[in-house]
Amino acid sequence: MSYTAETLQLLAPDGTLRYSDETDRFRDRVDALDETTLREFYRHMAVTRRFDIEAGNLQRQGQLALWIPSIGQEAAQVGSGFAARAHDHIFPAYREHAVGRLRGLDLTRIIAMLRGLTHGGWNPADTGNFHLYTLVIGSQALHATGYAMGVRFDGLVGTGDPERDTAVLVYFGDGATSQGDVNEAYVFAQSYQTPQVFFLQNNHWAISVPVSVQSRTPLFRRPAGFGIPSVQIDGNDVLVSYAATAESLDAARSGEGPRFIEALTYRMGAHTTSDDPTKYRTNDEVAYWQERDPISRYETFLTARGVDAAFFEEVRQEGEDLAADARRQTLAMEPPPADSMFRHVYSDEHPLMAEQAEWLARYEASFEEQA
Ligand SMILES: Cc1ncc(C[n+]2csc(CCOP(=O)(O)OP(=O)(O)O)c2C)c(N)n1
Ligand SMILES: [Mg+2]
Repeated sequence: MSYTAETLQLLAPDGTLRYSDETDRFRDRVDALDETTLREFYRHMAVTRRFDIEAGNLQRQGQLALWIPSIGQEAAQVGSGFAARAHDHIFPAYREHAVGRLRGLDLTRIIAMLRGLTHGGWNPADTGNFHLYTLVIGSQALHATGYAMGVRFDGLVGTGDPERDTAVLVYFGDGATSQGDVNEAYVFAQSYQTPQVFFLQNNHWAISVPVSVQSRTPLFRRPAGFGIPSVQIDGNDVLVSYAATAESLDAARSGEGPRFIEALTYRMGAHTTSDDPTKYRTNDEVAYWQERDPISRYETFLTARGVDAAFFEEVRQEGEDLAADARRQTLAMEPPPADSMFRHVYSDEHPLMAEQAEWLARYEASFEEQA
């Protein structure tokens, strides 16, 4: 499944910007992006990719239990992430590294989590309302819908005050669309007209299952049955990802109810470092998407606008620095005290947790006595 006649695109794979009757409505939003923001789109995509490669290398060198690559999905993530306002809330799955970085997440927090040093990873209050990664497929759709219902109950929708009106943006994958949780989230979202945008990154695979097995109909058509307006976009085009998400978030914040975006993209790497994609997909397919790479396409666009080589070199160096720093920090990470696992089970002290912590301490000490 690739682009269809209905796929909205602004930036063609050759890097040229073109409007059509269907995309003309995005013109003002794109024209309003200043030169600095256009460069920031590139910076975030390129720097996150470099970090991602380093984290994969660290996993291969035994420093992490697992790495989840986001390579190939940077435009879907950076464009949509930029469209959110500071006070909006974002519920990711587990591959949204670029969105996290945009919201102020220190990416080494993801490394710490996948090294097994923390159960959650970060406090959303410190990460621009970027909530925790969720490895239980699709469950974050319900968390997001519940949160968005609360936003509506609190009257933070449709007031006309941009500082108050709030939206919720939730990310999930093509495989997740088959989960009950996600479909239940659609039901509640349309019923309560939540201020929420469902952002589906259709990267064409759910581990080894192709999207053609998940659905016989393009996934963006399904929300219509729930009464949720939807669009399908080229997820490797950062400009349309930005413009379509900004449009949908505006509708959500102003009280028009939920919106759905299917971003067609491709997972260039493995599902995680635990699998080998050469066992289930063809080189031709990978080559097809390589030609539609989100970063090189955007680089061509910026170059044609007059952005010089020095800028790209500066970003490359920033990526190298971030990667080196992530490596340094990873190698210096220390495991937390074993009893820290009991600290966040209840908000207050709990006798059962105290008992279990004591048992663990005695058990650990018994090895030292034997030695
Ligand atoms: C409830 C649940 N079922 C199964 C799994 C195992 N699992 C992990 S990732 C994955 C595929 C998800 O695919 P998709 O939603 O397309 O997201 P992607 O990994 O492609 O970003 C599955 C089945 C899980 N983590 N949780
Ligand atoms: Mg997928």
